[in-house]
Amino acid sequence: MWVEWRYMRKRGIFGPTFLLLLMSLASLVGTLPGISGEPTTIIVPDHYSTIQEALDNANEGDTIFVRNGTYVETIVINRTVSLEGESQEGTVIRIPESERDIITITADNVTVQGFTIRGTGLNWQGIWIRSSHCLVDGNIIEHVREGVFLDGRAHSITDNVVTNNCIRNSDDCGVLVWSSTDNQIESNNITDNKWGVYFFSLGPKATRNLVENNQIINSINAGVVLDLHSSSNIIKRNRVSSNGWLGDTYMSGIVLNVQSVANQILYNKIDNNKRGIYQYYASSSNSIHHNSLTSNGVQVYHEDHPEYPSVNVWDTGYPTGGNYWSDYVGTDLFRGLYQNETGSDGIGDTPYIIDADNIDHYPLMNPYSPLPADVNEDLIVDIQDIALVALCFGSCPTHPRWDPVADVNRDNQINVIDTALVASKFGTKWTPL
Ligand SMILES: [Ca+2]
Ligand SMILES: [Ca+2]
Ligand SMILES: [Ca+2]
Repeated sequence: MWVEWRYMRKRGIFGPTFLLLLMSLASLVGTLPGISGEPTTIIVPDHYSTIQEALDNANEGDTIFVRNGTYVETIVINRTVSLEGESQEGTVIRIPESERDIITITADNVTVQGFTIRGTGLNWQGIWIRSSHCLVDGNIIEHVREGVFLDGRAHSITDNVVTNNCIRNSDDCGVLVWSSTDNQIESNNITDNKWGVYFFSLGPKATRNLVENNQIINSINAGVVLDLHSSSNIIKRNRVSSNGWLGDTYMSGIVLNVQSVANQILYNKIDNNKRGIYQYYASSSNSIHHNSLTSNGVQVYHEDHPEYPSVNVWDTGYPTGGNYWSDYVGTDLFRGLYQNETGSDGIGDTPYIIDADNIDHYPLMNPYSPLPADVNEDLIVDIQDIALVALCFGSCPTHPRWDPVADVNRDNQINVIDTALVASKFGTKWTPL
């Protein structure tokens, strides 16, 4: 290099060889993590021995890849990065006993993926999210106070996704959603927590959140709680099982408490809970249908304030009907809107009466199973289903437009076959038979 330098000085400092040298030096510097402006991957412990050190030296958009091992630290993520563990069970983040929260996220668009996040039982949050558009995917989160806390107390947060996690043995909630909107809690195993998924609203409401396709099992107090004005949320296609038996509050599968209104509770399997559904204090206008309520100690527990009754909708009319109740004792000999025409129709001939304000007019004789090709599961195959397939057309599971519900024949590609299947069922309405 020295020879080169002298040679260049003779020829003038801005000669082409010197520029080439500068460029190659720049590209060398660019490969060092955290220095260039381009997104890079920082590896722990290769580049930095702790995750927090790697984060402190990361740029927006960087990926921090953490090799298998146990990392005893608390982590604050205050810039947009993707934090990825080498393997869910092999990459463990533990917390010193005296510390409070394991991972705190204050930046938007952060991903945390592929870790075991383990508390000592004395800590607070496993993952504390105070920002929007974050993804928590494929982690085991255990022995903390709240597994994942979506915290909209200080300012509104929105559009976070919590998916494919095992969240267990929390002293309080598996997932706590506080005054936060449009979040998705999907396809998680949420087991053995004090509360499974808890929505709470002080100030802004917890609203338009989706809880779909989760296993919510063995919660001490309750599986899903919609509390204090938590409204317009969707609780859909979950298994809510064996909750409330060891608790002291609510003791139920799904709870609607204190003016929690206009929520949709549908297609859930609600079984073996101490109480299936609990409703209290003007929690009204909730739409509760096509659930299977099986072998709960009490199917619907109604502890109502006489001045503020809860009045809910328990069916979608005839012929799509209401819910399946394992303790329904009626028969199915008749059909029709008034159940007075000869012939069965899969709907009980007499209503399932919870109380004077809560009646399933068309109880199902058998548990609900979905209508083939009803992509958006609104009980009819129509143009909306065609449109949903069109939106994902040409995609496969790794594609950004992929949506598994649009893969009607479940062959991991969305193509003309799926379109044809929807078209062949066009106009079909779900009925119990
Ligand atoms: Ca009938
Ligand atoms: Ca549909
Ligand atoms: Ca397909």
